[in-house]
Amino acid sequence: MGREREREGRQTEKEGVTTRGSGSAVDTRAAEAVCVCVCVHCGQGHGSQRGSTGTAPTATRHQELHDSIPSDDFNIEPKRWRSVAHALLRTGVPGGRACCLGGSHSLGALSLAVLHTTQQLSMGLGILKVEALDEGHLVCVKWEDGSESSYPCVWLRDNCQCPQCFLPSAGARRLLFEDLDVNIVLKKVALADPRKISITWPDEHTSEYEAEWLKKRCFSEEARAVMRADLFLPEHQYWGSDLQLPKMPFEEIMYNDESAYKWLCTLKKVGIVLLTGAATRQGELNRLGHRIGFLRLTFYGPTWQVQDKADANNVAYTTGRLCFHTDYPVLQHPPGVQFLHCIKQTSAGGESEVVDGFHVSNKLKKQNPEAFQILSSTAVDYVDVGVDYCDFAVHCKQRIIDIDSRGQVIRINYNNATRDTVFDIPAEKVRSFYAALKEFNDLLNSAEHKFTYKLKPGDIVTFDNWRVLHGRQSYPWCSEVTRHLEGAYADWDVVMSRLRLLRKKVLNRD
Ligand code: OGA
Ligand code: NM2
Ligand code: ZN
Ligand code: ZN
Repeated sequence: MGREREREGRQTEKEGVTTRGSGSAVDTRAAEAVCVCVCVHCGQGHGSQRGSTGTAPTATRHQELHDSIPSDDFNIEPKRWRSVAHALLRTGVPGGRACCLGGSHSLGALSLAVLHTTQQLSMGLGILKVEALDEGHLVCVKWEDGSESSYPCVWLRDNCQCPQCFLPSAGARRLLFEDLDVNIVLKKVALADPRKISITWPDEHTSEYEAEWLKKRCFSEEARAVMRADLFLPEHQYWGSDLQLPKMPFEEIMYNDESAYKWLCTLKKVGIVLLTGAATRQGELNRLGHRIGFLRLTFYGPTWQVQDKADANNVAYTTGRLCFHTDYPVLQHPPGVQFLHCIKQTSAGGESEVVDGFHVSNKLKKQNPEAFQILSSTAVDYVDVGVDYCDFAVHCKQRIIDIDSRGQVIRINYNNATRDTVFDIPAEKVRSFYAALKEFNDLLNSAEHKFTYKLKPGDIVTFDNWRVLHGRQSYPWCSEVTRHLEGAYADWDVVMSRLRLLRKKVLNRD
């Protein structure tokens, strides 16, 4: 929020490499205006950077944008899109224009974000009245549209935006918690103008709050749900063997912000996206890492080579079958996102398998609540000891199905290969644990749930390693390397950060 000098990976087109940007580096791409293109046929709009010639996006690119999003998931009523489009045009988004092209009515997660942008743009809601309630503990704002919002005074004082209490260059609070009176009541509240309220506190400190700022932070269930969805994109689209594997050209996401934004939205929502057409050499994942920010270093190195190795330090580095697993549950914070770049593929075997772990966990909960309960409460020991990037002796306890306080599945931590021989539970609980895991494992492997495909050289599969379990079929051993994938990890924090920054750029939001 509000960082003035963003540090971003800068793509230098000429060299085709990424250099780390310093605060003063000039990104010519970023300086280019963002235009909002509205399809008059489908009524859909999408942000788009102007090409170097300053022209509108071509019909082909618009069509590609339509085509490359899974068609049945992100549907939004065309009528609603039309009003979004109109609102965007009305509010004078720079470069706003219409372009003529047909297409299906699905623009993916962009749609939600655009809707939100529109909401923000049209948020010019004035305040009719402001009053103190609850003996000065609460401020009630009456909006022009008749709605009301209440703000607790302790929160208002805590979030005073004056330069003494807030450091805008860091977008962070200067006020120390020690200096906050958690029982504070206001002395006076007034409407400074229709777009600003002003509060005087008992010590004569004054605070001002903009209408738009307040509206966004409304405490109503609905407003909080909107903010939550906007920040974390929690919506999942479940799939089984019917998965329509989302595909996008690798180079396009590397150079086009709109495409990169779409890639990350789909990765978050569907859990898997195949990037195609990458060069068949090592190093492409490093480029991808720079595109999002940085990769996650682990004991297997910044990137790692999946191929048959003598004295393999991991079962992945053999020609054997890998049953469904998530990578690295032995780490306390397993990597959120995984990239596998196919450099060489064997002709026989080596097919990939994926399954939606959240979907299957929910099925298990319905089918056998007790098995779900066991897997979501039993701490399983994991171990990984060896040498690679450096020597390591990693131990960790994880629940195979990780749930949050509301019982929602948030992460699968399951790799049968690194599940420890040490099992720190009472002997009498062991059999029921195995029975529960058997049931889960069977569900993962059911024809209804798993999706099989085979990577081609130049493919990069990107997937949510907290949600999607993956596996591979075995392939014949050969004295020379017949199959080679380069792999890498990223953290969801880094990926979501890039997604938000791309969204801001593409949709020209503040
Ligand atoms: C891995 C892995 C898949 C493959 O290296 O962890 O799952 O297709 N590899 O080799
Ligand atoms: N590799 C592929 O949990 C794991 O051991 C996953 C990690 C070796 C980096 C495999
Ligand atoms: Zn202040
Ligand atoms: Zn793996």
